[in-house]
Amino acid sequence: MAVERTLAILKPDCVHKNLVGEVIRRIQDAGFSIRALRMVRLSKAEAEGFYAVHKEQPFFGDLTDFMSSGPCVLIVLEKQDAVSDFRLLIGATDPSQADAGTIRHDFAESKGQNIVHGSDSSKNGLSESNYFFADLEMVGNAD
Ligand code: 3AN
Repeated sequence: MAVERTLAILKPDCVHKNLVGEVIRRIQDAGFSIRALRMVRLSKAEAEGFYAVHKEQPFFGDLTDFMSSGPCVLIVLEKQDAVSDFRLLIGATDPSQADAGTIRHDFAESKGQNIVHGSDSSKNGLSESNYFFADLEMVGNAD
């Protein structure tokens, strides 16, 4: 058990469907602390940089077009075991395979338009958070 950070992205479909509040409610109810949050419209180049690991995939063009098609909400989350617990909360990449009650099961349309991103490892949780936020923008607990 370790306190980890994970980067959540509420994708353009989440914003377009007015689900930002509902998704953040679920995230907070599941015990995640918000360390940083910003709404952005990613450029195509920023989306390509973020998803560079997938650049050889056939869906890379569609993915980066979609991620730059409208505003997203970027959120750095912190919690014990944040990476695996967040992936349990959001469900499988393909919403038709996602468990009932998960965010993607309840709201996502497809593998491409699947409402929310979550980091896939502790290392990537940090590097993805640092891709979008400077250290000074990460806010600690008030206590
Ligand atoms: P996850 O976001 O669940 O970690 P990855 O890392 O396999 O999923 O995929 C990265 C992103 O690429 C996902 N957020 C998803 O929207 C998109 N993606 C993955 N597979 C496909 C696919 N077959 N067709 C379209 N988009 C895909």
